[in-house]
Amino acid sequence: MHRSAERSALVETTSAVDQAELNSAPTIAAISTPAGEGAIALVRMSGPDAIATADKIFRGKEKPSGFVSHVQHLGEIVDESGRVIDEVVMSIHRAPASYTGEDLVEISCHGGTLVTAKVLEACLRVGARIARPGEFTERAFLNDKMDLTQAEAVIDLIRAGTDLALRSATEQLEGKLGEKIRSIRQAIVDLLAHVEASIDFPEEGIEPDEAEKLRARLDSIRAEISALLATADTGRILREGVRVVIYGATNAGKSSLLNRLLGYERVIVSDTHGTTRDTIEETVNLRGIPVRLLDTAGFRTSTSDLEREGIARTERSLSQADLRLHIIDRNAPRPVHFKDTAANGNDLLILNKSDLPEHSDWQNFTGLRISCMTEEGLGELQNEILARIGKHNLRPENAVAINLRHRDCLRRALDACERARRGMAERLSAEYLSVDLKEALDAVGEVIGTVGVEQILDSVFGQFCIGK
Ligand SMILES: Nc1nc2c(ncn2[C@@H]2O[C@H](COP(=O)(O)OP(=O)(O)OP(=O)(O)O)[C@@H](O)[C@H]2O)c(=O)[nH]1
Ligand SMILES: [Mg+2]
Repeated sequence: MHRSAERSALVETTSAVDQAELNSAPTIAAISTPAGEGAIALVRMSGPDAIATADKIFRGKEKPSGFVSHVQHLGEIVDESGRVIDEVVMSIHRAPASYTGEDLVEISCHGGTLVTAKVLEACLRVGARIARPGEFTERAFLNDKMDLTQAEAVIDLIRAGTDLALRSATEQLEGKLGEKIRSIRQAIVDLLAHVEASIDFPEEGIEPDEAEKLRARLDSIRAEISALLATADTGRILREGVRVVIYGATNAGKSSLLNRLLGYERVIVSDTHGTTRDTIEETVNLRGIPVRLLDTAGFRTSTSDLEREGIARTERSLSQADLRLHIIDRNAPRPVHFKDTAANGNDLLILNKSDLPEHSDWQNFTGLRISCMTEEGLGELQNEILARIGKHNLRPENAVAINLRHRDCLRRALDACERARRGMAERLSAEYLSVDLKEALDAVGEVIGTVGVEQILDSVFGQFCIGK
């Protein structure tokens, strides 16, 4: 066998064995700070053996197993032959008062890539296994330290590009969304308990005025789910940014505007019509709000396939835009294809090149007059963009916003509630209602990661005074 092939076969078999072994080891370790140079890096270990593992690699005045929880200690990490790898600060966080809910060890070491890798290696050598992505947070969820929405917020928090996105993620991390979901869930559980009671005691049935009350409660649950579903757009905007599409006839100055708002020459600008052939996207931070700006291929009747494809892309972007900036060259006559879109709330008419004389075609048009050449009117344009975006209620106090996964669960819940509502109207028997409500309960529970409907029903029935 060829030497390198032999080696890779060997590596493959050993790593397969290692992998199986590693997966069963309950203590995990990882570098928690980003890769690269930095003053300090953090290596974390979590699991039942984390502290015992720390004992084996730490040299200081005291052994980690003797540390008071949450207090930092100076010491050294040593390799198997007792050689110092790095001088570090270590703290241990005893279960359950830690991020993961398990025994957790934090090692702050020097931030060089090699040093950090060696510290991690030391942890792995004495029994920890390398953590999968998100595994610390997964353990926090499994140990009831947070619900699923909070776990998701951790990811958003790490990725947040602006203040507002950050605050929204923080709110979610504090569990505001989880709180809402739990209250909806409780309302469904209560309703279900009543419905189930009439299954268990069919001779009592559902009295007409009782049925009216149940309907009202179901309606308020539906309203709450709908209200949460309505935040999906806000959620997307906070996480991904508002989509603002710049469009208009060729040569109007679309690319110039993108460059101006970005603050650097990102896109090629020229006086040739049809310079931009593809959509180009960049994110700008407009006073804390992430804005995804899209420059597009200009509209004109074109014979080239390439340009037609560009224009098709422009149209696709427009259909997905939160706000559309319609750019016009006020110095040029009105293009044949021009459509006045000013009445559309998502469209902003912008008359560019205000440094040049205005063509008489534009006299009767109200729109923002700007110049990408002199920057005149750009401040007003930014204000106007923010004002239009503001309609999406992007205030941090409203920052309970759902993501795509939540939306999927909540839609299913709403569908099930709607079926239950129709069932009530058709006076279907309680068994049918119960099936729909359970489905709604499961779907809502999926948002925060609680399942096990039966268990919850048991606890509710325990409190329910049925023999009255
Ligand atoms: N005088 C003046 N010229 C401008 C202004 N804005 C853009 N231009 C010029 O107008 C021409 C077209 O600008 P672009 O930004 O490439 O226009 P575009 O809309 O992206 O054009 P296409 O990509 O071809 O659709 C360039 O020569 C710019 O320098 C302005 O405010 N005043
Ligand atoms: Mg262009």
